[in-house]
Amino acid sequence: MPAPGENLRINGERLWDSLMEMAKIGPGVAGGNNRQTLTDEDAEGRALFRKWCEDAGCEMGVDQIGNMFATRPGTDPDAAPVYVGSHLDTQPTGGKYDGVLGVLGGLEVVRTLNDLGIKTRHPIVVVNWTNEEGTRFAPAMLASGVFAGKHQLDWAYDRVDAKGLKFGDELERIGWKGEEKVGDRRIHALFELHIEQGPILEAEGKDIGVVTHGQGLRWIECTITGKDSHTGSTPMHMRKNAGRGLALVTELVHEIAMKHQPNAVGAIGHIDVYPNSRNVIPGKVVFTIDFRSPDPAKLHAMEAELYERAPGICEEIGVTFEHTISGQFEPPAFDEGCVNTIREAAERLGYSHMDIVSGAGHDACWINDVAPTAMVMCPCVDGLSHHEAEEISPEWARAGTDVLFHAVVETAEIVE
Ligand code: HGY
Ligand code: MN
Ligand code: MN
Repeated sequence: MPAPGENLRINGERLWDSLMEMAKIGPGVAGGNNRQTLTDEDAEGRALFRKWCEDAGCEMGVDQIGNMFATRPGTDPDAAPVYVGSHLDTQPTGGKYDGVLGVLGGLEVVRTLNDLGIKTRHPIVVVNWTNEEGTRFAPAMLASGVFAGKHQLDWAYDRVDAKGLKFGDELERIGWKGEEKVGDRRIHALFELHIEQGPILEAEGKDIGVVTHGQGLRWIECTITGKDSHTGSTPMHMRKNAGRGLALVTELVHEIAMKHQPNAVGAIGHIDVYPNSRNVIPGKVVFTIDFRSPDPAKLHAMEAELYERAPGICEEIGVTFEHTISGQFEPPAFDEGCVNTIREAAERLGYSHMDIVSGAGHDACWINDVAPTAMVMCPCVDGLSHHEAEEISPEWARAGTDVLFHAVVETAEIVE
């Protein structure tokens, strides 16, 4: 397929304006965003995205789990579309670019094609995947996971948030539960643009990350049970302190991850303490361990060591340890053809680039199991993400979206 001319570039100012416009919806308290999935803010962001897509001549489809698909027709209606996009939902203390750059970068591809009057043989579909973050409703990448056949729709509908609200009810409440069967779409190829969410590209002075692989992930939800009792009058030798169990397992998770260096990470980000009262010894603690590695053997070894050691550590202090898996996927290797298309586009456009493994999980990791998929990354300042101070430069946004444009348009085949 002929590659687009190197002079073809997106409109960086328009892209940046759209990013700043979307960032006004669900503002955080420190300059970032709190636009969690299936909240009123998410609904507002979806409505704005739908308006922009329809203004760009796209037809919007919505499936039964709220995934949004904006289609720009191709000249061959029988050709499977090229998909491009990411997610609009954010962490509670999220940044303005995580996910959003990939969705609005996809929209910018369409807007630029319209400006240039370019037709493609394959249709192009800009996608917003529901609940990529998994922060309000675990697991992460929930809707792209249902699309790829990893989770059942009803199981997803039954996921509950910290207030006991159900995913399916909240999707209905915000009015974004579509009719279309989830997964009922042919994908010729999918490209996702995302900020790196790590420090490598900035440190190496590279504009573009050509993502060859991703990390595998285990979200292990643990429950440590002791006995709540008075913090003042219960003698130390009689205590069954679940809070101590949490402290010991937190240190164990860190020790296990350090033991498997390089390319292994582990931490606990979600913790619920019961009854969470200043003068009651915690009787129960529920928390989620996040283990990741691009090496399947390391990922499995970290998981096995936790199960082997945590129960005994807890037993020694008189509390019990139980666990369930609340999210998991194996390390993905992206499609070589799509990865080469991205690398060649960066080269053609004169952007510095390097191959990279994604530290974070993305919807592309699931779609990679059902269609040829690859990712483009741009740097972010100090590698900071999942933080309101997340920042990128307009130049990085433009470079990443130029490469995305070339990869998508080349794969969708320009029709002269
Ligand atoms: O958890 C992740 O890696 C993604 O940012 N949701
Ligand atoms: Mn993301
Ligand atoms: Mn994220």
